[in-house]
Amino acid sequence: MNKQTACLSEKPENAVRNDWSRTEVQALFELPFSELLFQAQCIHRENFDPNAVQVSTLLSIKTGGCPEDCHYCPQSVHYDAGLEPERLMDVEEVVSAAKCAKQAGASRFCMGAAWRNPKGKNFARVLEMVRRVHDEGIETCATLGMLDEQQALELKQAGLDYYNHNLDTSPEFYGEIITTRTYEDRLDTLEHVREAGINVCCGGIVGLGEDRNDRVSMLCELANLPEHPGSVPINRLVKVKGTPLDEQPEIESIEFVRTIAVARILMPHARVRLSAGRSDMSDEMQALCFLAGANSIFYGEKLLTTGNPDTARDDALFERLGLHPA
Ligand code: SAM
Ligand code: DTB
Ligand code: SF4
Repeated sequence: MNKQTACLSEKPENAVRNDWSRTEVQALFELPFSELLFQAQCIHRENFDPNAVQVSTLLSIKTGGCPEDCHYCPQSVHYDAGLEPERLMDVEEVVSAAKCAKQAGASRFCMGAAWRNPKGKNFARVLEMVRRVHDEGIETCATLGMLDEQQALELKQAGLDYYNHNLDTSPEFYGEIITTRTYEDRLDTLEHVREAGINVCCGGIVGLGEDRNDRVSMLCELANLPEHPGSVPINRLVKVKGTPLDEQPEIESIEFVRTIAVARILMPHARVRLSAGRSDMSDEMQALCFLAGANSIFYGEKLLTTGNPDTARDDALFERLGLHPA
């Protein structure tokens, strides 16, 4: 077999690593597209059923009014995206949404709150939601902002399976996107989650105006965490009117697929989620992302505040591509 056709996974140096250099990751990005996809596909097949896609459903349990200034986010109080802020939902409403998600075929239910960090009675209510959703026999995930050690332990005790907290972008570009919370703050929360024994869901957003070096750097940061995240959401920016990034030029599609493929190669056991941004993607584009190693999606008509493909379209896509829920 020549160098072009040998599966990377046959090479002994292809073990799980947490010491990727920027130069190595850059070199992966620069591979000819077919070569990159081939390598990603080999690694994907070695670790997963290539036709199985994990399905998560999102619910915004507390919408809008967030004090953080993430430039992409319609839920920040700093921008007017025309969103009506809502208080924390009742436990029963959340449980019934989780039941529906399970019935529709989701294996994980993710509860998102527009907070800098959870506090007091609201946090107690979220713990109750986690306990009750856990009892329904669906995996639980939450994304509530920054957590301290104690909060992470309490969420674990309540039955939380995953906590989503993204790095969002590279450390170098980060200051252009968020000023109210540091990169270090994010790493601290991830440490608390990991130490509590909760699976980490951590990824980022592509198309914020970052360059390829930033994408290299973000994926390096993710892959060099003490343990690879169990789930890695790769979001394509959803441009929302009223946010500072609403006129950001679209990330080029092939570059987006390359980002997915490199994530797959660097983090061979992670579920790489083709996350926000699917509504504007063709079936062909999504097929390329699955070929590049994406094996998880959000399923359901809404993400948190913006649209997602409707379930009929996703059912048809799975059928068309011969995919099945993991
Ligand atoms: N407030 C919590 C936090 O930020 O930690 C949890 C919810 S927040 C909406 C979760 C993630 O959604 C963000 O870290 C970001 O990666 C993603 N996100 C938010 N708005 C987005 C947008 N317009 N396009 C793509 N991804 C977005
Ligand atoms: C993640 O990485 N993407 C999801 C989830 N984690 C919480 C959120 C996407 C939000 C897209 C914009 C919105 O709907 O408000
Ligand atoms: Fe708040 Fe999360 Fe939106 Fe940032 S991404 S403004 S922390 S809801």
